[in-house]
Amino acid sequence: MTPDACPPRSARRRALAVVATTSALLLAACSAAPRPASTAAADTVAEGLDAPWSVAFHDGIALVSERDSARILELGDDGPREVGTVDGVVAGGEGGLLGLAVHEGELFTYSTAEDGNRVERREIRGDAGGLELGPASTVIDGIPAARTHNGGRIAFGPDGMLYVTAGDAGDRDSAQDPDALSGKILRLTPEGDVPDDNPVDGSPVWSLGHRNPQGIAWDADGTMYASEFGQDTWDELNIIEPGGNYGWPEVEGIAADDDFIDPVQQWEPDAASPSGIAVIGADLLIANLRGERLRVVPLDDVSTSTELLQGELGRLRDVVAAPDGGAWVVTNNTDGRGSPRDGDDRIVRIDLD
Ligand SMILES: [Ca+2]
Repeated sequence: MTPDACPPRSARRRALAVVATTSALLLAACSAAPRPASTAAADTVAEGLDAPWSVAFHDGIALVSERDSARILELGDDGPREVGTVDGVVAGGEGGLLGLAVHEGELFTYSTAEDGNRVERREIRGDAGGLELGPASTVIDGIPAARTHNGGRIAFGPDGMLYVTAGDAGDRDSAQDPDALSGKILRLTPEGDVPDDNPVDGSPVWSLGHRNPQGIAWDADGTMYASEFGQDTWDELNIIEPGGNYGWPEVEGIAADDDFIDPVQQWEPDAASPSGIAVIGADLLIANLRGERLRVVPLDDVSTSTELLQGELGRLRDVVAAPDGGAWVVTNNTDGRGSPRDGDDRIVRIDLD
């Protein structure tokens, strides 16, 4: 490793918290500084997962979705345990069981069915080690689906509303059609109704002009961020404003066109391909698939970033804030596009100082 290959000091400090020993040693060689005392060891939280896509916490218990098996797993001391399977999932390409969210004792799932993508909710019953799911209620369905560009991330905002990322499902122009659900970020009540204060009366559309957004998160001030896969030029990090038009397919990346909102940062897809994102402390973290790295964007300067884990764990599908304040990173080497290693796919916990 040449000095030029050494990451910035802040990234090095963070990277030293990562369990991957060989990398940590290489990174340590970049600096004569002693290992920070505040650094804690990292752990493999789970392994042997099959195309895991999303993690959500219920009373501190981690629930994981598997895209192709449509299983919901709970993670405990004895390893993953199947809580249930989402009925009617049609896995194929990028579709299947995708995003999870937990809200007031219910598990929300985004999945691909025969007639499109849908969000359902189920009561979570029982205790750790024996969780079960109640019957499903549909929150929204009929979101266009395809082998690619299904979006699929769901999360509750600080306003208690459910946000849903919908990809363009291969129909580029639909992203600019305000009446189509594809190529949008949607906002709904937990029951699936359209909130009274959405930008357009009666419409679940919160923002439009998206190609394939797969990550959403909010900072402590309530600012909403979304990651988005570009076509072959620019992947994006956007700050989402209600009613905002993010340009696809008219423009990709920073275009300086008054008709559209530009991303706050962009990357070439082979260095990025961003899926899940999370705000932890003063940073926004982005899990990247093709780029095989965790990107760290400081919230006080969102046009900049540093990188962690590059090439160490393979493809990264999601990053989530764990209840203990650490970051969990979800690998995706079994999703058909990666090279699985022993133990893949896995969830790894890292500490950020
Ligand atoms: Ca855009």
